[in-house]
Amino acid sequence: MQYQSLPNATLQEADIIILPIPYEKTVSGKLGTAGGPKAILEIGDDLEFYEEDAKWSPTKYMKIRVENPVSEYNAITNVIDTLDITDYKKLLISLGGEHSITPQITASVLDKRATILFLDAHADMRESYQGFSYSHATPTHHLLEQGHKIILVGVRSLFESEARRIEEDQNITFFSDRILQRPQAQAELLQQIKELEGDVYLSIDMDVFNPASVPSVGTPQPGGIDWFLALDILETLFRNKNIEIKGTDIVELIPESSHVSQIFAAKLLQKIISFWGKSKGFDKGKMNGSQMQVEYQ
Ligand SMILES: [Mn+2]
Repeated sequence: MQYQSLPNATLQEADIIILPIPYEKTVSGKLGTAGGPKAILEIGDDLEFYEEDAKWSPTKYMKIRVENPVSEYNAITNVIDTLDITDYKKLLISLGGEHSITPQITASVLDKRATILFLDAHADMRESYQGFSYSHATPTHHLLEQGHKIILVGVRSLFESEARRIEEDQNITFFSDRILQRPQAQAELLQQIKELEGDVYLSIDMDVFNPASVPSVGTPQPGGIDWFLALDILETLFRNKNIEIKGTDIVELIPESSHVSQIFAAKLLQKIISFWGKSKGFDKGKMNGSQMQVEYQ
């Protein structure tokens, strides 16, 4: 697989590493998240190289690599270990697959207490679900077990015990979907992101968005945040100089025939690449990115 049909950089020279994780085992709603990574990467060909918010062409300056897909659950942590992303010079972006993959990724990339910015329609905090302790309904439980703090954004469906834990657990900051309809709450969320320090991991479940924008996800819910709030969140996050982003993921997308859902995810992926690259100053570096290795007419 490739990003925008660009040649894959070697692991050593890559600035951005995209890891497809088409894992889908515990889905309880609609099936098809295993097709997410391929659909997101393929529809990326329809996007321009120029990214209009940060106002540059990221792939002119950065080299991109798409790794071979990992679909074995128990292999995820080991595979990421072999990528050896120990410094902050490369960004790992994983594409799911179902949301259960996130704690497997953080087990590799986070070596100390970090903040997880978790965008999701669901709290995902069950201790186990339908017989699986590592399920799409349990990732935040495992992330808390790993010792991290979580900022939950866009939640609008939760189990009673999850609601209690959110009230009581000091390691959880909660911005429900309903509260985020207020501009004041949006400003407060952005302020908190601006004040973050230390290591941060970003996890985006595509069901956090309004189903009118992203109709095809494993477990859709009415309501949802919109594209522009997501952009504000990403811009604020990547502009914060007091944090290091240790990895990101985009999960739970199911490809569909209108292509609306996957183009949304593909553009989100492009924004992450662009905003991260700009924050690292690639736009002031050498113009020897993946795009420069291809001749266009
Ligand atoms: Mn989720």
